[in-house]
Order: sequence, then C-alpha cells, then structure tokens
Amino acid sequence: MGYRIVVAGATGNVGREMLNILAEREFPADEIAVLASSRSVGEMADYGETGRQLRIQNIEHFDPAGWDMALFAIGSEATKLHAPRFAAAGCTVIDNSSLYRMDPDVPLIVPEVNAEAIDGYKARNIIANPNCSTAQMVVALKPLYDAAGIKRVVVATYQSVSGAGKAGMDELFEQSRNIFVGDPAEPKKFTKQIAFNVIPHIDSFLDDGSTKEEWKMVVETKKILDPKVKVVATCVRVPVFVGHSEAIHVEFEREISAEEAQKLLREAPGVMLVDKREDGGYVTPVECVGDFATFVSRVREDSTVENGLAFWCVSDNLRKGAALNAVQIAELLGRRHLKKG
Ligand code: 11C
Repeated sequence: MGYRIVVAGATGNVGREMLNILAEREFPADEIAVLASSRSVGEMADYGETGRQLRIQNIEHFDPAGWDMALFAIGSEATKLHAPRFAAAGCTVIDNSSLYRMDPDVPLIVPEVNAEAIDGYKARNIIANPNCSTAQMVVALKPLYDAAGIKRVVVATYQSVSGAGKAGMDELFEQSRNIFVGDPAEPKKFTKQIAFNVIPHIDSFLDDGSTKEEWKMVVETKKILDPKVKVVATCVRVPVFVGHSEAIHVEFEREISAEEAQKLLREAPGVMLVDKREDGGYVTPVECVGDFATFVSRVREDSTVENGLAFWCVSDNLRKGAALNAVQIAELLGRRHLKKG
C-alpha cells in the first residue's frame, strides 16, 4: 500500500517540478491529487514523463481528510488559508512558502542537514521547506561545519529569474528579444531591466537596508544548521533562467585546508564536487538544470581570515531549492513516521 498525496499549486514552476520529481523518484503514491486555484480547474497536469495526466481540482473545494501528505507550492497567502485546514484534517503539509519557516512549532528541514528535526512536525502537522538560496548553501556547508565548526559565512548570490516564477522567466525572455529588435524593454516584474543586467534586490527592503531574501538566508541557516553561525548575504538577480549560484566565504572555528574540504565535499550527501582548477573545471547554472545535486567548485583557502575557505556553489533552484527538497521531506516523513506497506 502506498500514499495518497496531494500537490497544491500544480500549474506553477515549483508545482510542476514536484510532479516531475515524484514521478522520477517513483514515489510510492497510490493516488495523487493535483490542486490549483479556480482559474486552472479542469486543465491537465503531466505526471513527469510517465505519459500519465492528472486533472486539476479546485483547492477551495478539496476535502483533505484521508490524504496522507500535501506538498504546497501556492505562496504564503493561499497557504495561510488552506494549510491549517489540511493539517487539522490529518494531511501533513510540506510547505514551500515562507509562511511557517520561522514558526518554532514547525520544523524547517533540509534532509541532508537536519533530518532528525522532522520529529517535531506533530505540533502543527506542518513541515516547512526553506528558501532556495538557503537550501543549497546549507547542503554545502554541512560537511564542513561537522568537521571544523563555522563562525561566520559571507555569501553573495547570483539568482535566476525562475525564482520569481513564470512571470520572471517571461520578462527575461521578452526583454532580451525586445532589446535585439529595438523595442522598449520596460521592467514589469522586476524593478529594473533584467536582460543584460544584474539587480542587487530580491524581495522587499527591511529597515536595516538588507532585503527579505538576505534576511531569510540568515535566519533560516541559523534554524537549520546552528543558531550560533553568523551569516551576511547580498542577494542579486541575474539574467539566468534556472539555477542559483553563490560565492560563499566561510570562517571556521578550527583549521581546515582546501584539500580536506574537497575530500569531505566529495563524499557528502547531496553534493557533487566539480573542482578541477583549470579552464571550465567548475559548474555553471546552465549545467545544473534538471539535476538533483548541489554542485561545489572553486574550493580554496581564504588567507584574509583565520581558518577561512571560499567556494562556488550552484544548484537547480526549482529542484533542490524547492521541489526536490519537498519530495525528500515527504520521503523522510514516510520513512520515519508514516510507514506504509
Ligand atoms: C527567489 N528565492 O529566487 C526566491 C524564491 O521564500 O521561497 C523563493 C522565495 C521563498 O526569488
């Protein structure tokens, strides 16, 4: 016997990837319900490349009683409306929005990093999935943290437009085309031109001059990895369709060489080390699309601080940064708490 699983937000970038990944990983699902807002009711969603198509139902009218888990990719507002209803009906919500991430009664899980924290899910029957830029960073940091302890992380991100949804991808495509043919390239979704440009601004501004995306990287890393780790982030939107990149500088508590770090990263779960120290011997975002791994390259010592290392980290933001991590949480929940069969 398998699970009865729900995917809510099945028409968005992340919801579609959730269906692809459930199919690719042959998630033991007896039944799958795909939900969206009333606009998409009756449309069909592909169950990966299996050839199977699933009819989209209206989330507002869906009764979650008797369903085991629901993967939510519907944004904070809709999550606020529906997650408590699903959780109260006994259907565990695995939520990709930022709504519950910092709730002390909701575990925030990256299975390679803090799998055991999932045991706290029963307080609200909700589990949170982190922000994409946090997820890939903590996967890469975890083996190094275990070996040498981390005092401080300085990170600059290079985030793809798919993080801003389909509208972000359409804007990059249309602006690029318009610039080529000499048409106006007015920004709509982004605050400035994104084609052939970079924008040092993701999400809203906070009082201290940082942005909410930068704040998320700080507080989520503390919750997942260690509250003592200090983090400062600069989050930047770049004209890449899929794949977030990060330049990460770490100050460790104890000495760790680049060679030791490479060895640990080579063996770490979820990490793929590609670090040849030669032309092209590193990974770029276009190469990580569709992959499950968090790629690490350019590992080197940073002699400007004691026990410092710097490295480059790239991952598919719709996969490890969102849909894959959610499916891994579902698998973990199944193994640890909701055994079937
Ligand atoms: C971006 N990281 O690239 C964002 C998207 O809190 O889940 C995901 C926002 C979130 O724009």
